[in-house]
Amino acid sequence: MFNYLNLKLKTKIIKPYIIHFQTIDSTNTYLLNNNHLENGTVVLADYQTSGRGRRGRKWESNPEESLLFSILLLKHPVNINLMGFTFASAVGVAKGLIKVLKNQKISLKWPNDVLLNDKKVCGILVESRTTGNNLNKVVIGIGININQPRNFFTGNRRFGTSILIETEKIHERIIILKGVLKELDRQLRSLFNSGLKYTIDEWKKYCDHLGKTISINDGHKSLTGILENIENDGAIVLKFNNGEKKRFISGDVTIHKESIYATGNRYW
Ligand code: BT5
Repeated sequence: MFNYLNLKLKTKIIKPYIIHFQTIDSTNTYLLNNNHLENGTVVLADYQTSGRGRRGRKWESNPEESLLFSILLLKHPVNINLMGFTFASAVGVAKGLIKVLKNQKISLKWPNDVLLNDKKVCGILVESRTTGNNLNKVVIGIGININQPRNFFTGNRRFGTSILIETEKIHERIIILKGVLKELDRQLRSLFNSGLKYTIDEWKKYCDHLGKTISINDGHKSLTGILENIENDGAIVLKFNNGEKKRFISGDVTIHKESIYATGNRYW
């Protein structure tokens, strides 16, 4: 069972009335499986029993400790790929969080992470249903860690953090949601009106591993090189020691710590 929350948003794409579940399997699954919902519908859950990440992985949270929501998009230009929605969403979350969190470092990690003080605070999962060659239903799923305590981030969640941990304060989830939805609406409109290249340029402003050493695991093996560029379709180009270059359209990136903090031989 769900109720409607009126967030009184003045957004243009995102609907101000959002569907709120206490418990659901996954907000992405709900929007993918339910037809007859309006463009811009947002589904929010306090808890997901089967929260999903990429490649069959899980997105986890205890009840009422995080923001777990998905946005339904039915109307969008046909030339935008799924990466475009991921980038626009990452920029939207980053800008929304920056407004709430003063003096904290927010950065973006390719392809779908928002980092708070270099740790994962948000994951994004964009999925679609297609007919023919057209993406006709796009679902943007976003999980933001808000009030999880330190002991939540163990095992495969050890690279994560929450806003509580970094700011040492409990936060009102709805206030953060409103700020983030406002920015998401703005970034989606920019993506639709100004195109993917504009969105990627915005994304790059928050990416601090361009030109740095990273490893990428493409599901088969891990390769290490310099992140040379993010191309206009969202793919990354890695340059290896032997001068060769390779393009990746998906994968899991590890940023080499020393490459973020090092300036020549100086570390801080
Ligand atoms: C993601 O996948 O980061 C996408 C997460 C999207 C979650 C939202 S919540 C609302 C909507 N409904 C859904 O069902 N999903 C979306 P990926 O890059 O594959 O990262 C998943 C990995 O992150 C896991 O395998 C864990 O290692 C780690 N992880 C799981 N839960 C985490 C958490 N709360 N914080 C940090 N890391 C986590």
